[in-house]
Amino acid sequence: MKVIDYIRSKLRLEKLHMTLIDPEKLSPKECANIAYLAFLAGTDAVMVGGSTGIDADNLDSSVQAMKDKVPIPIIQFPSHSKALSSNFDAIYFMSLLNSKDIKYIIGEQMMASPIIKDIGIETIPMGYVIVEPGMKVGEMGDADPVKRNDLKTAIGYALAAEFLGMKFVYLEAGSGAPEPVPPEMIEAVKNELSIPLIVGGGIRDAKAASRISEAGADIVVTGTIVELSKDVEGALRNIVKGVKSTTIINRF
Ligand code: 1GP
Repeated sequence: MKVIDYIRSKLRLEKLHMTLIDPEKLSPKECANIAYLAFLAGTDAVMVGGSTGIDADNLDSSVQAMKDKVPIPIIQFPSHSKALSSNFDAIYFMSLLNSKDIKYIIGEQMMASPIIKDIGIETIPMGYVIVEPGMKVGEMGDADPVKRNDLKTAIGYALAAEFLGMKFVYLEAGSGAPEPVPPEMIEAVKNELSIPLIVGGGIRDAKAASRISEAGADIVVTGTIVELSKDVEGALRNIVKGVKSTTIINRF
């Protein structure tokens, strides 16, 4: 089954949680252990990204180690076109819609596409939108972050992604953001959008996860919590519960 079909079929029944793992900070074994704990906690997929400096061999080994350990999809969440791996089940083929640098809107994608075609990995087209504060990814991606009270611009980017044929919209406050994307923005975007909405950045506990999910996120992403927590499984189990306890509103 294609990863997009796995996600879509699950979304018909419940909200989803995905765990972001940064392989640059961890050994392949550590990546696999965290993926396993996340799987036990009920996460629906592992996203691998955040790295700027990892080489292809290390990425290959980390992804393989995770695949050997968990039955859920391992999806690449790329930061540039250089580190790609055929071991992934799919790649989020993303455009950073509010970047000021064309490289992050279509340039990196142009460079990566022939390689992706060669390795034959499933692509999942996604519109990626940075919301204040945007953190490191906002800086690295030269974003013009959407202001936290600017619902109109957030809706505009999200609809543009949908009309361009993208399959998901990702509202990103930035990894480690002090506050997640405002619930009012999530609600406003969700009300207009007919494709699934992913929200991440700054979500560290069940209460925040459930607030984001309740506001309308179809998929909630957490990353940093697995690096901070001594009890990764317990922390993620509560977050997953927070996400899945909210009502689904499907328009897709
Ligand atoms: C980053 O949205 C993700 O792309 C995760 O953010 O690390 O703050 O959970 P956190």
